[in-house]
Amino acid sequence: MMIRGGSSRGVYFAASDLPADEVERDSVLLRVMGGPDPLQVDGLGGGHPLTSKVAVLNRSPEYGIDLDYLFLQVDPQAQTVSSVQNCGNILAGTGLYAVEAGWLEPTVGTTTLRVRMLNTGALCQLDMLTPEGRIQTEGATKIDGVPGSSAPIVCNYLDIAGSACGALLPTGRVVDEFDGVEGTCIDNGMPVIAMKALDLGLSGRESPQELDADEALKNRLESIRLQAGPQMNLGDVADLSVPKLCLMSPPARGGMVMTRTFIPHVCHKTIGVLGAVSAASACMLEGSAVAAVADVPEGNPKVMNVEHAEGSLEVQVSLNANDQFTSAGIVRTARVLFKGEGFV
Ligand code: NQM
Repeated sequence: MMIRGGSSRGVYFAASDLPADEVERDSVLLRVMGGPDPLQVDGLGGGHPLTSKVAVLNRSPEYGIDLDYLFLQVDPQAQTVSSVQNCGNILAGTGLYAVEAGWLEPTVGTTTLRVRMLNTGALCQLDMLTPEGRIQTEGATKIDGVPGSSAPIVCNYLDIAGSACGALLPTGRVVDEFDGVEGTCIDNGMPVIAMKALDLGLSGRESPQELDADEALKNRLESIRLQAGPQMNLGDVADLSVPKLCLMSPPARGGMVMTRTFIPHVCHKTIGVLGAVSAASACMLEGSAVAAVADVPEGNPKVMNVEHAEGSLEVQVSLNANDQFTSAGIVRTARVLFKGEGFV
């Protein structure tokens, strides 16, 4: 099925329909998405990392888990397939797949399912509105980066700190310095290097198009990323889509902080879900590289409004008594676009 999950679009497969051998699977996926052409004109990808995403799903054999979800990022430029990162946007569409595929019987009211993210082993609980025992598609929930409105899908991420890097602060420090720029290397669901836009000579309000056109900036960011990757326990990240780089500045619309995020070689039009959770979490850490530009709300759980180029994304983060992150919640929408057969 092709499904819009949050502000991204992906092709969702049953694991049993793909080759079991990973090398063979990846070459099939590159072709299905339209490789080796970066525009992906001969395939289902959209020529941009946000529309070149794949979900591989199966009914989980584990008790208490409904779905196993493997996320694969197909990089249209580099023509690589990577399982290193999660994707919270594509995850929002997995419940629709399960219902459409007949794997899950919706309950009357709200259907809840637990999804295991195979990339990291972390869990997410999805709540979908199913008032008459059928998926509700229409609704008033709007998300930035997607036209119109539809029914909300509530995503509750559980225990995601250190999910890809092994620790919330994988370098063991709250602040590191790369090429004279301070950064907080953090993984609260997504490996991110959080930096002040000002430290890179930017206001932080530039448009993603302007930032994408700035080759000198992109070279600086890549140098920082290649140094940070091994220190974040990710090894050589030259061919990986993580860590992401989040450039932060004071909020402009009454939110907590303004962001521009490189994912990692192009600037996100908005911000990724787990990327926003990690970026927001960096703002909450005392003495972090970005704490000074953020306006962190009081209380627990904290509802944090992360601003981006097209609006904002609200993340709810819960902390335990030791100020450790325990879960994060977010509201998304998703829509099944079509189902059918992909020709290789
Ligand atoms: O951070 C883009 C997206 C994402 C990932 C990226 C995402 C997340 O917007 O959980 O959703 O950062 O590569 O789909």
